[in-house]
Parts: sequence; C-alpha cells; structure tokens
Amino acid sequence: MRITSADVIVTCPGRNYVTLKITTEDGTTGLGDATLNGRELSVASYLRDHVCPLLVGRDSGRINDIWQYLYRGAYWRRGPVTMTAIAAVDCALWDVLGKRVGKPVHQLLGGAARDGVMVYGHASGQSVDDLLDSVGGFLDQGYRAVRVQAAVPGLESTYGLHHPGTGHTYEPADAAVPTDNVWHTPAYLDFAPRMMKAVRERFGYGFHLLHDVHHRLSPLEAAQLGRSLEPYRMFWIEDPTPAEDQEAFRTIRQHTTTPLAVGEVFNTIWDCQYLITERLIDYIRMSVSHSGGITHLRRIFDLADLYGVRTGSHGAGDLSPVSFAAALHLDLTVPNFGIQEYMGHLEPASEVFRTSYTFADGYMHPGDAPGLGVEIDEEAAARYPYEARYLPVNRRLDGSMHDW
Ligand code: CS2
Ligand code: MG
Repeated sequence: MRITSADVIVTCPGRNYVTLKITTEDGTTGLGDATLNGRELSVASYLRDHVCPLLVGRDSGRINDIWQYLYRGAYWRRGPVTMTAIAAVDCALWDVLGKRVGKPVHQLLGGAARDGVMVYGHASGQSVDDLLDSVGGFLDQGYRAVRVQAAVPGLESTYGLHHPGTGHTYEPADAAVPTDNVWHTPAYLDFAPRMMKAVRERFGYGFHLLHDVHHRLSPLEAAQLGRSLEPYRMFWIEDPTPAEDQEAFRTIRQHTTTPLAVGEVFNTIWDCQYLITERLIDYIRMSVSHSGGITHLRRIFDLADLYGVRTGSHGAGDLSPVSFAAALHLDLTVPNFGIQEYMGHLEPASEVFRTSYTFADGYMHPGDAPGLGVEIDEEAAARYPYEARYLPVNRRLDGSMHDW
C-alpha cells in the first residue's frame, strides 16, 4: 500500500512532542515519535525537509527497505537527530502494517514471550523522608521495581526529582534557557549509600531497587559507589560515567558486583557493540525512538542476548506515549527482556494522545488494538503550541562545566 503523505505534528501538552503521521492510499494512518528533548525542531526539520518528501509513493509494507534507504541513503549516518527521524518513520510503518492486517505490533513481531512487562516507577524526594513516602506510594500501587532519587544535602538542586505537584513525572527540560545547576561529587558519594540504606531499612528487600547516576562520576568514583551500594542489592545503577568512554565500564566492573545499565544517549548498534560483546554492562537502556525504531532496536536486543545482556529501555516522559507503546510491544516479545522504565506523562498529554496500554500489579501491557494502539487528537495538539525549552547544565563548585 503506497504512502500518500507524511506529516509532522509539533505540540507541547506539558512538554514538547514531535509526532510523524504517515498516511497510505487506503486512508490508514501510522504514528511515530520523533521527540528529541531540547532539540525537537531539528528532528522536525530533518523529517519535513529531507525525509517526508522521499516517503511519498513508497510501499509502506517494505519497512526493512525504507529503513536501509534512509540510513544508508543519507550518507551522513548515525547521531541522535538522524536516528530519531528514522525511528519515527519505522514505528509509523509498523503501526500502519498492524492496522492494515488488524493485529497489534507485538503479534507482528512473533507474539508475546511473557504475559506482562515489568516496569519501574520513579520515586523521589527533597529529603530522605519525602523519598520514603514516595517509595511507599509506588509499592502501594503494586510496583515491583522502584528507582530512587533524592536531593543531595548541601546542593541547591539535584537531577531526577519530581517537580512538586506533578505526580509521577518530572520534566528536566523546564526553562527557555538552560538552568545552571551545581554538582559536587563528594557530597553525592557520601549521601547515596545512606539513601539506599534508609530505603532498604524501611521497606526491605522484596522489590527491585534502581538508581540513576546520570553520567556524573569518574570510573573510580563509580566503582566506589557500586561497592558502597552492594549491601542494598541494587537491580542496577544507571549511567555511572559518561557513556562515550566505554573502557570506563571495565574499570567499574573490576571493582564491584553492582549491576550496570547504560544506553539512553546511544542511537545505533555501533554505540553499544563493544560494551555488549565485552560484557561490560548488564542492561542496555536504549529507546525505540532514539535508536532507529523497532527494526533497529530489535537487532540490538538480539546482539545483547548473545552476551547475557538484558534490556531496560529508556521510558522517560520526554519520549511520547507513541514511543512508550512501541517499547511495550517490543518488550513483550524479546527473550532477554529485563525491565522497562515508566515515568508516565504530564496530564495534558492524555488530551492529545489516546493510549491502550494498561498497568496492573507492577506489569504493563500494550493492549491488543491493531498497530501500536495510540491515536493522536490533532485538534487537541494544536491547542498546545511548541515552547522552546532546554535541559539544565551542570557546573562544579569552581564554575567549570560538568556532565548533566
Ligand atoms: C533520565 C531521563 O529517564 C531517565 O533515566 O535519565 O529523564 C533523561 O534525563 C531525559 O530523558 C533527558 O531528556
Ligand atoms: Mg537516565
């Protein structure tokens, strides 16, 4: 079935989302998420100016060929903008295919390998007491896995915390110019084990405990952190060091048995090939929408399976419900599934995106609606125009730049 149009919808229901809508000659539409936090309009332009014109007239069923055409055909390969754009096309084509044959995407991928997808929720607090209340709330809702983050004493701001009043989610890209944060590693290394100890002392060991370091440590600092957290039996520590220095993970591994997860800033199989084949990580955390879509992420997960690396896909609120649904369809099918991040979305997003995924007892299911199971209300989307917003930046106490 030929593609007749490909349109880009930019909307800001609580935060910016870029959505690609592909339409075929029988009127079927498919959606793909093209959101790249803080750089949304670059992907919108890449799609509108360079990709959409190439799609019209192509056979929407030739998903593999279109993927290769866009990847090889650009000559300039990889990178977050290119791979997010390709991902949006890929997911939209899987959505079209599912709707045309009347099946959910997970069935097109060979069917479910499990009954549900274990997700982790985001507990956080401005103090350890607040954090404990937040963890309790997630456990009461049935979560089996909880990521914990709390304000580091002595620092004015800390990443990964809910903004008061927004419920489950936080929005890291929150200002028209990047906010300057101050980071001090010794304060964090002192605090992190005390935070985990408080959580385990209050709630015990009957659930999975996760924590995001957000690229802030040196390899040896990360090794020290991993060791100090061993008594609390973490499910993982995420992004302990900046992900481009892959040998760093060997150093961390030589010193600690705390499992390691990385990948939310990766875009292709080439970014994680070494980490996987050298068994330097335990979980690969790439997202469907920043890593070339279902077609490419499936290959990455297959490579990971060969080396005992499990999946733990990025599922932050800056990936749209379309991306989250695609992740759930894939998660349901892969043998080496580990866990799925579930941050949820700010309330206005539900006016724009109608979803069919469900949560029960700590597990999620993408639903059995044909395709990805997400629809967009374009009138609602138009009520929330784009707003320029940036992720924060980090500086050390002496004013020099650090990784955020
Ligand atoms: C975070 C993200 O979900 C996570 O693990 O690291 O919230 C990350 O900060 C954002 O996706 C950046 O856009
Ligand atoms: Mg993260």
